[in-house]
Amino acid sequence: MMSLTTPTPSRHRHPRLRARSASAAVLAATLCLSLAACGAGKKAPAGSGTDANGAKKLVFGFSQVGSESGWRAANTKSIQDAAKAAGFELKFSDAQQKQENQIAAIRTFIQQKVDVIGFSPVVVTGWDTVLKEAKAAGIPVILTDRAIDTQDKTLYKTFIGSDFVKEGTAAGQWLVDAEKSATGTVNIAELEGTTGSAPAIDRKKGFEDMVLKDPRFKLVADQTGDFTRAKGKEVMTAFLKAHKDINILFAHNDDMAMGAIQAIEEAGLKPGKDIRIVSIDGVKDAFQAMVDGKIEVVVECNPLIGPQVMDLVRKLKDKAEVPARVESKEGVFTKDKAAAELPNRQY
Ligand code: GZL
Repeated sequence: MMSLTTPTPSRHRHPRLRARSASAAVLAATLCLSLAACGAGKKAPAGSGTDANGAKKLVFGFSQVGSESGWRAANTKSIQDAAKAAGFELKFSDAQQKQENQIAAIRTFIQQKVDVIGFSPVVVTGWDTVLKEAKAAGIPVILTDRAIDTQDKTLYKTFIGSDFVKEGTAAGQWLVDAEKSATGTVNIAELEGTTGSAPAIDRKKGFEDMVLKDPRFKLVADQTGDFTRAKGKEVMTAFLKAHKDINILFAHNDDMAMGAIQAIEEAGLKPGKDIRIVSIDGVKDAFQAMVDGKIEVVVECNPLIGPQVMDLVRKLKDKAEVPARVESKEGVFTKDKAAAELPNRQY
């Protein structure tokens, strides 16, 4: 368990000033109580920075990767809804998948003296300098969704998200099981996530460690589709022009898989028959594609971590203990289970 080491800002004042301010404080408190009594149940004006009782709201600065996928949209909504429900003032920044925008946003949060900083790092490297600035400013940092590579583990207080290696391994395990009786070569194309991002690095590792130890499986094409539908379609189109013998597509997320389905169909091929697809995330469109027989299996990656994030943010503000890592619970859904599960999907 980690203990918070955030320095407590000094609150010392001159004794005489303290006595005068004590009576002022009593008067102010009386005034607040009477105002609260008359206006009991009144809502604080939006954006007032105080809650209904006039107390200063916790200010949470959050830098989001971007809006690249259905998963990301669900994750953003979960963070925003949970911050509102917690009564926090959320300063939200969309980095449009650019690290420089995330670094700039974190610096702005530091200048604004927010209580806690959170971000989902678009890539794993290049964060030490700005996180040292946050630490020097005494602002605790929480990593959500994606992790970072750093030698200095004191630069953030906790991480909440998925184990992407496990997700890649689960995708690979499905393929090994599905092809256990195959005798010939199984040619695989891989649409990778954003280059240098934790999910792309770890899903690739998990999948390839599981599958490529079996000589029947050949990786004939792999390239980033940057987690977007458009790029997934574009890259899959190029794959199909270069390779006439692709049997399996492993897509690091559903949005790229959906783009690839368009490319496969435009090439006159049948997804689910000519090329079988394994994907990760679990958005509704992917479940529908499984119902339609176009995707074989989806490994779930849970974006709905907003409430847990706000619980950790509150604890960090209160200098309470938080675990170093909080891992999301998620499942694996094969196409035969898709129809029953689709009505339950929340994203
Ligand atoms: C995974 C998340 C990935 C999703 C993509 O936790 O970082 O980013 O798999 C999203 O859909 O773009």
